[in-house]
Amino acid sequence: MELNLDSEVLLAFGYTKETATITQIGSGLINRTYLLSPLSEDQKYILQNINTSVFRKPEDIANNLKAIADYLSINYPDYLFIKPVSTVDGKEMAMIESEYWRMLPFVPNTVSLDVLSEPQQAYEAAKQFGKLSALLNNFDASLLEPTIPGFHDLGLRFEQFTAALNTTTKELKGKAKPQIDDALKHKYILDYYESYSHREDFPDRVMHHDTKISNVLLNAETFAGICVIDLDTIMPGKFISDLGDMMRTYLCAFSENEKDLSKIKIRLPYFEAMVKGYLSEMKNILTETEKELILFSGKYIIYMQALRFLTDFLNGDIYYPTAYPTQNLDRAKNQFKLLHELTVNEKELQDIIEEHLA
Ligand code: GN1
Ligand code: MG
Repeated sequence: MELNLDSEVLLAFGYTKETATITQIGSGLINRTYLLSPLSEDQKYILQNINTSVFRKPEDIANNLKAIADYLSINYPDYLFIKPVSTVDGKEMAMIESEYWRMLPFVPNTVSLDVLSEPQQAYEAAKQFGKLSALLNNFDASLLEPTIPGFHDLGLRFEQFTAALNTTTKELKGKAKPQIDDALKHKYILDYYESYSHREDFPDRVMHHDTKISNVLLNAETFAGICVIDLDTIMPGKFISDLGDMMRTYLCAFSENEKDLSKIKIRLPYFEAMVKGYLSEMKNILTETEKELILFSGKYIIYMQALRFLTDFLNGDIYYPTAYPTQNLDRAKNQFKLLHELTVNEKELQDIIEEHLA
């Protein structure tokens, strides 16, 4: 636990170690997150350190969020968009010893889940992510900066994988042989994506880009969806990014860290609930072409995530933190299994989609 936060961080937001308590929370792989509880008020805050080796221009995050917050407050004033709290000198972020910090209000009476235990939670979450894109349908997505350039560019991810293949050690390559074969065997997913990516009826939209369940706040009693959080990767993208990452993270009862591959299965009721929730907001917005790509979104994101874990393993684990040496390879295996499960259940899944598009 790194709780020895520099007191300057607290001071930047008007607190000291005497006026607030700090605890580390959250399970994200990228940013460090703390809960700040002022002793003299009920409002709590989320304090986050932005990982600048991932987000190279944190001011892009701040500018994107400001542009979106301004648009939403004019057009949809009732929508709850969690924007950062200003520092005492009126900035969106504090820079302390070349690290960036920002603070967000903690929304009372809400919970965020690490795992889904009921299909209704998939419905609520998918509805919230769909709603964000739906409300921003007339907002010009090109006004947003890509906070991580090429983040969900499958072509780039494939290039990074082939570059890693060329520079990795013989040993790592040997260990990953079956997964490398899997990566090459599924390259048709990239080819298919590229056959669509420049079409006008497959537009860039405002995407959240990290739609796991813990990034939705639910009402603590009713579990109704309240809002989405973790907004650093809001940037232009294809709709398949958000829907695909929901498929990747909601459909299986076990996460990417599960090593027992026999547990990696698709839960149809969760799929149905997720599709229903997403389409309740996006059905009238998606183009006919996009509607044809609903199931493909899962293949696209799961394949990309498998490539990303495999690439990181081949590169010697330089991006994703690991708890043991072959964890990134195990994560890649897990994701290829999930991709396989999605593919073998394709017919049933597509029937569910058709039903909800009708
Ligand atoms: C990272 O930090 P976290 O867990 O929110 C990653 C996502 C991956 C995810 C896999 C900026 O997200 O793209 O899907 O790990 N975020 C970044 O667990 O790379
Ligand atoms: Mg995240």
